[in-house]
Amino acid sequence: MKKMTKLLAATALTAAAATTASAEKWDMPLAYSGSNFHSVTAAEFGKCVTTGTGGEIEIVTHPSGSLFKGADIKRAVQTGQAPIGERLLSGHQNENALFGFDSVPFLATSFDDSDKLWKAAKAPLTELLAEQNLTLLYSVPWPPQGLYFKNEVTSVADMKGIKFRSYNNATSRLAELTGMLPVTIEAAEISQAFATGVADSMVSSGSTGYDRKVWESLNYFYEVDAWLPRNYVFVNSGVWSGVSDQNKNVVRACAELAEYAGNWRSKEYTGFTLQGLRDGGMTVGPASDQMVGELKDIGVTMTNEWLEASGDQGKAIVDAFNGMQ
Ligand code: PCA
Repeated sequence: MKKMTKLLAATALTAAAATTASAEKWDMPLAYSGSNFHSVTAAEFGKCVTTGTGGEIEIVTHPSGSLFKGADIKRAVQTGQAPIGERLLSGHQNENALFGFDSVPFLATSFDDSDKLWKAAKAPLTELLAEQNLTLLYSVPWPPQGLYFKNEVTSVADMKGIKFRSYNNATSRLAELTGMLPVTIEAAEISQAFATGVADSMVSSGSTGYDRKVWESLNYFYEVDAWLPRNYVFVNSGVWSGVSDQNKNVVRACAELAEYAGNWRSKEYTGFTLQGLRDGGMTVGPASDQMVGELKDIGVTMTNEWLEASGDQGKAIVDAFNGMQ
């Protein structure tokens, strides 16, 4: 019996030592609130990896920009301060225009088209990220982007002088071209920005308006379906190269599942969150024909500007996307 106990104790010790030697904790910064569907998907992805690797890689998510603020997440992962993270892809448009492929107004305005555009863009984007020490794991689109205002707006002329919350270069440019005044604010901070009058409008999904309860300050949501920007999950390439082949397979499989679940959630949340805005007291509906026509003209200008800034690579993405129509 004594022998048995000893043996068991020894086995337990060896097992503990083995786990300690190879167990890694990956802190995963997220920019958006814990209840947001991207964050829920990332938490599930983390659990999948933790379970699938038998705890050898334990992923712990940190939503709401609590570990690193949205704008700092990419750098944190590039430099190894965090092994893995999630960020809005087009948030890096100021570094390289190519990152803004998904925020070209009226290029891809449905989930199906967003999927096609991603198929066209994935290879060059994966390469661009690899050059920056980042390995792409998965990407999920936000629901279609519409316009939020405090007061009723029926034309671009009505927008003149309104303070506008932007989240990337394209949204700031949209504000400039509509005569609004852009101020860049992370989604985690918009409730306060609207409550204090720092901004009175934004372009975003129903999902973000719902997450941040913007009906407390804003009254109108116009379903413009201007584009579907993407979040992506990425790992530091040095960290990735140290992962065993077996665990890489687990992470890749969990990433594929997360991408599928995230896409599904994004679609489901489109209707659900727009109803949530209505229930909160907002007027939700399509924009006037005049406003749509004027925004489409601005879209043409922005498409040309993006094609110029992104050069041959940008053109190749758009051509490949058009070829799938
Ligand atoms: N929500 C994010 C990006 C796009 C979206 O729908 C935001 O507003 O910051």
